[in-house]
Amino acid sequence: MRLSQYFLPTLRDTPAEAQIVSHRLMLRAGLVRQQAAGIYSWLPLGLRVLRRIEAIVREEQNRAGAIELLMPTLQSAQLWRESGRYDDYGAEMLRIVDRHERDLLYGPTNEEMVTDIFRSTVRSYRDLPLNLYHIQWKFRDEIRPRFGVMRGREFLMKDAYSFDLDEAGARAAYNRMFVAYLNTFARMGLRAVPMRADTGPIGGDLSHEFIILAETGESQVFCDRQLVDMPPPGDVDFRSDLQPIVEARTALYAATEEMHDATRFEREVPEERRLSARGIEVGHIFYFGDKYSKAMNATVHGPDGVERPVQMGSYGIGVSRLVGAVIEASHDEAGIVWPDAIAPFDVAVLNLRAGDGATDAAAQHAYDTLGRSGLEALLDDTAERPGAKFSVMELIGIPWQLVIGPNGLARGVVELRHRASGERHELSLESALSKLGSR
Ligand code: 5CA
Repeated sequence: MRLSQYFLPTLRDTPAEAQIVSHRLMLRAGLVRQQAAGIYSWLPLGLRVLRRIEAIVREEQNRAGAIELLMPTLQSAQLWRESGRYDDYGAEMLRIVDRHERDLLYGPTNEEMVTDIFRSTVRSYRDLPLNLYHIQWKFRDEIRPRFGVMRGREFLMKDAYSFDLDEAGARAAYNRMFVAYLNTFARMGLRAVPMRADTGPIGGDLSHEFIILAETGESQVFCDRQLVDMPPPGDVDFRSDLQPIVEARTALYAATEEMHDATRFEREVPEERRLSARGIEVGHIFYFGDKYSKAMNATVHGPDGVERPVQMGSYGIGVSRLVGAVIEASHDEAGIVWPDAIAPFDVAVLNLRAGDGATDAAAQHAYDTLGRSGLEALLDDTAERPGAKFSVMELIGIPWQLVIGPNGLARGVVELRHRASGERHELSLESALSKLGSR
């Protein structure tokens, strides 16, 4: 992509309405634009990051055996009357009436709809286990939308729903999502700690929130420090028993504020390992058994021929929230520092003197070569001053900057800068390209 032909509306000044660093940087770097309270347009650079996060989530869901479908954003109120949640959900639900006076709603979550799909298609235990997920926009009329995309009203969620014959099967499904979540967040450069959590309007008795520690987090969390340093499970066989992996993480104390038990915390965790911090919830998983299947009559025949309500769980990831959460975890005074796996571009090529024949040719050559190596490059071919170019690149946080200027070229060198470490090296253009291409 050539910056001269791109749409990257960055802001020099800090927007007054943004209270936390990720929100400020998302507005300044031209990732999003607010359209109404808690409702955002995703500008091209932000959309690239959102899509990369989505792709990681999708890959890890598929690896764990979940199957993607796509349900609509608008739902019929009828389904929610069956579960009893049409009244229970309260003011957070955006209710809509169509021209035929039929009650609709903009989905805040999809337990009812997916249960309806299940009951109309699946009859036998032979079709289980089943886990269906989608990545779709949700709407919750939050009282206090704030912190940009972190607590929006319209937001992108991955939500998966598991169906099993019995509790043991449902627990195995829960464990698969638990493990998949640890790997998913690790790939984005995040260490997410699973913590026992309250189930709220989703219901059920077993639930974990996946929490990123950050000063600007919305909730207070308490855990054993050892959990923060535990490596992700990595490449596991999802057909095997995952209980030991889950147990290694759930045996240590970790709880959100609503579930916190100070006496237990002090009894179970030695003082030097007690961590009390702010956290951002990036995922939340629930096991709620037959809460929806019983109310909505979603049953299967077991091997014994007996018909019973299917056992269910649901598993959410805040895809759009993650963009903000990653920035909270990875930035400096100059701007965003994207982890490689979700950066909007892999490399920025800075042409310091656009219009100069030799510099243009070298920059073009770099851009073409990087493209052939399968890297996505953003070529700054604008006539801006070098200083302005550098500050925009620092702000938007692309992992590598390849700086090409007439003075360096005359000496046969370019500069390669690494955004995260700040390291800079002068080397020949060809060495720089082969270094980038071999990463
Ligand atoms: N049906 C269940 C699981 S699929 C569910 O809705 N769970 S949830 O309410 O916990 O939401 C799942 C995830 O969506 C949360 O962990 C959080 O990361 C994200 N999320 C929830 N509310 C918002 C919001 N207002 N803005 C941005 N992300 C949100």
